[in-house]
Amino acid sequence: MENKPKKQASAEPPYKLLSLRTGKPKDWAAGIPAVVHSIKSLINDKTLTRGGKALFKMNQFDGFDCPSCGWPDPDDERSPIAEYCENGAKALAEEATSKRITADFFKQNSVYDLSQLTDYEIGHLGRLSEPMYLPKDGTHYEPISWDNAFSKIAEHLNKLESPNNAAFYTSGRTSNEASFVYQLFVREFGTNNFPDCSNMCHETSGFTLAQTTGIGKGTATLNDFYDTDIVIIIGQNPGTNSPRMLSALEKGKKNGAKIIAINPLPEAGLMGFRDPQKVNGILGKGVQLADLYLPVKINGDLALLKAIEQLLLYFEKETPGKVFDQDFIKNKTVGYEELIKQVENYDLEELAKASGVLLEDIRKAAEMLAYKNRIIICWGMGLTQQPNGVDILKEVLNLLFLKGSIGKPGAGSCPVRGHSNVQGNRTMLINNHPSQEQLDKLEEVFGFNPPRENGYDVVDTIKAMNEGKIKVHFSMGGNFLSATPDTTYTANGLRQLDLSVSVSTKLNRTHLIHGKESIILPTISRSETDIINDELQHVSTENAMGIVEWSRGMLQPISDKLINETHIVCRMAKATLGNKSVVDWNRYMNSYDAVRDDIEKCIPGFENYNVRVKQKGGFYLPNGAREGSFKTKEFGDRVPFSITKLPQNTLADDEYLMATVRTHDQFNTTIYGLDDRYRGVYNERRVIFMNKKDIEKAGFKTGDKVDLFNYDNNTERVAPLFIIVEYPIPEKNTVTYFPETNVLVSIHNVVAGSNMPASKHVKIKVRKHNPDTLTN
Ligand SMILES: Nc1nc2c(c(=O)[nH]1)N[C@H]1C(S)=C(S)[C@@H](COP(=O)(O)OP(=O)(O)OC[C@H]3O[C@@H](n4cnc5c(=O)[nH]c(N)nc54)[C@H](O)[C@@H]3O)O[C@H]1N2
Ligand SMILES: Nc1nc2c(c(=O)[nH]1)N[C@H]1C(S)=C(S)[C@@H](COP(=O)(O)OP(=O)(O)OC[C@H]3O[C@@H](n4cnc5c(=O)[nH]c(N)nc54)[C@H](O)[C@@H]3O)O[C@H]1N2
Ligand SMILES: [Mo]
Repeated sequence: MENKPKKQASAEPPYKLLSLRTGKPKDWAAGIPAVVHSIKSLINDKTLTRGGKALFKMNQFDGFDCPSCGWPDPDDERSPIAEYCENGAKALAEEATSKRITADFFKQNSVYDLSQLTDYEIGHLGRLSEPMYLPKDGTHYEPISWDNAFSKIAEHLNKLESPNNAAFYTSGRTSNEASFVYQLFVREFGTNNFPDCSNMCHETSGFTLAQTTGIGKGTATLNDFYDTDIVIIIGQNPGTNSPRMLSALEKGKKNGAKIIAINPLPEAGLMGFRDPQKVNGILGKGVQLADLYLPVKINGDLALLKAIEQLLLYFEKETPGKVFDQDFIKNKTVGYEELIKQVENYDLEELAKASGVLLEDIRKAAEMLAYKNRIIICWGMGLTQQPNGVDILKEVLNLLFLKGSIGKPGAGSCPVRGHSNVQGNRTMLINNHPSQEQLDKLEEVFGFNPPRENGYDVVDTIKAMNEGKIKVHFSMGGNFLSATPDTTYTANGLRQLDLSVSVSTKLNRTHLIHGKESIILPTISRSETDIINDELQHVSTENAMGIVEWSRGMLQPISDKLINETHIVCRMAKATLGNKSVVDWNRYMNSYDAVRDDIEKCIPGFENYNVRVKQKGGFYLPNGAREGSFKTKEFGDRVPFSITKLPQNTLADDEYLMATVRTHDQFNTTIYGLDDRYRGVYNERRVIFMNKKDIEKAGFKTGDKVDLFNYDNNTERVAPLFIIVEYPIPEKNTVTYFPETNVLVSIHNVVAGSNMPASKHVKIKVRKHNPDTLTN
């Protein structure tokens, strides 16, 4: 086997179909099936004892933060038995599995062989249990000692012409402590090349909010949901991606709130909820969630928001001062007159047409909003991953500002974050465009001169790898190859590296599409104990609403050869920088209290960190916008109304817009299972949702096998072998699952301003399946 000629590993999962079953999409989420599925995933993954025990500590005051999404935990009543949801249980089952991958397994399976497995199969091989090294021209990963792994990394980093020839990726699970030491090492080494998962996720939100409110974070807190008038959920699928948000919505509804859902798909979690943690949720009918559902076209949101604003303006003229918050507008904003001039001049019918929503339904939304001013707007990837996502979010803020719905209780902006510590990573300065003040502070506290120029984000890192400008790529968690766009191009970039390194809990495709040499460093997971000098350590994370909280694992690590992320960084720093370093890495290795003490010195809001983080429920980071005190660069203590431009969404007759989304059975690139239960899709991921009329017009029928393709910059991109599923989705719109269709997301298809891949706005064509395309 060792002598077989080396075959190129596959950058995509195999193009093979399972056996699709379909049912009716659900109109409510959770309930008994969610409980059953939570337990089933623990059994399937051979985790019942490990995982079952851990489940009761998840999100408890003395437990660990759920490794799934960033939705906050209630600060008063937490379920004494278990504060988790179905997808939290699945995330835990994935990481708490008792299966593991050993050196022997890598000896028996070449990189090429592993690449022939599906992502589901790769994920279910178990946890990585010791450091592995793939030598130049090697076909199999081999075991390597930790010391040798760090020496190899140091050797590669130190021979680079410039520190800017390396890039350091971060996914969103890394704790505050590990993130802080990571950025410190990378900056002392000399680069700001920090691509991170935010660059594919909420960069658009951070970018827009910083410009318009002075802080790149949202303002609403969990308590705001409990006492508000209206919650708008736009471009977000809470039933799958932040299921505990449904409990907050239920509580809000009980107190009189109304919900407006804006989404091309009638997602189950927008329509109804049966709380699996309550008796009435299990036995009864549950609650209806959306009071009004607007089936917007993909990218029709800007037109829709403008139409709502025009109708509100009409009501405001009828009842001056009753609809818009004129005090707020006068005292806190700039640009009101210009906005009104623009909004007045649109043709309402045309706006409705561009949005895809019936005018009478838009009118209902405006009527619901007109005389209310405690409004929360939640958004997700449906808005941030649009080419004009910055403009759409500016329009969201225009609406909040018109209503004065920001900086007061029961109101505000709520970008629903993804990974459980993605917001904390940014607060800890994992940022390719840090502010000069932040860098000054690092310089003042540590005494080295941090690099001042901006570094690469994800899209620019991929381009730089392809241009030979990046030679070493280091990943702190995540799955760079599969999460990023334009899979073939990205793989081409990764293959040109001299060295790729991944700190990971589980094997994934990024380990298989590697540089000339490659290293996998296995690490402990959030649910496992982190013991240093015989003492159990706590780490901390920041949730989507800016609360920093304690997290302490409780399971025995899956292998005694794992090292925690903070130690990995410190040992890499010592090996690379040697006695040139001005940082005392041993001090950090001895106790995380020391890391937190230094975070406190560098980052505002962390005063008395070591004391406050131990308080029950943690502490809030300062957020001026939440208190109604704004500090924008351009407008001082005022917020700007923005003038945005409607997009031209012209499509050829045979062209469709495609949004790439998550199934109910995956966490980003981790595939828990093969169903998308709420959408009625079972045992298949290679499906394309299409409107009935489009299917007929194109001469297809449900169940047909098709290939998806597009052209960009003279390149044809093809995603072969998908099955058509008829779905209630607007005409000319289609939906598929990522990562299978990332191959169609061109590296040039990005969000203006935030440079994120526009993964919800991919122009595609559909043709009858041609078996010749199955060459991967
Ligand atoms: N179980 C689970 N939980 C997760 C994740 C996971 O993969 N699995 N991922 C985590 C991460 S990192 C993130 S960022 C979040 C993501 O959570 P979401 O933001 O909910 O992400 P998506 O599943 O991509 O779906 C976004 C929604 O946008 C809708 N949409 C698409 N195009 C448009 C449009 O043009 N306009 C509007 N209004 N809507 C549109 C889609 O129909 C879909 O319902 O979830 C986090 N939580
Ligand atoms: N087409 C398309 N592409 C997308 C999206 C989309 O909607 N459409 N969404 C984008 C979004 S929102 C995001 S956030 C990115 C996600 O991008 P990533 O964060 O890079 O991807 P994940 O799939 O979350 O990473 C999973 C891997 O993380 C590792 N891991 C898990 N837990 C830990 C841990 O505790 N420590 C360490 N060191 N490693 C760990 C495991 O090895 C696992 O295989 O994908 C983006 N890509
Ligand atoms: Mo995300």
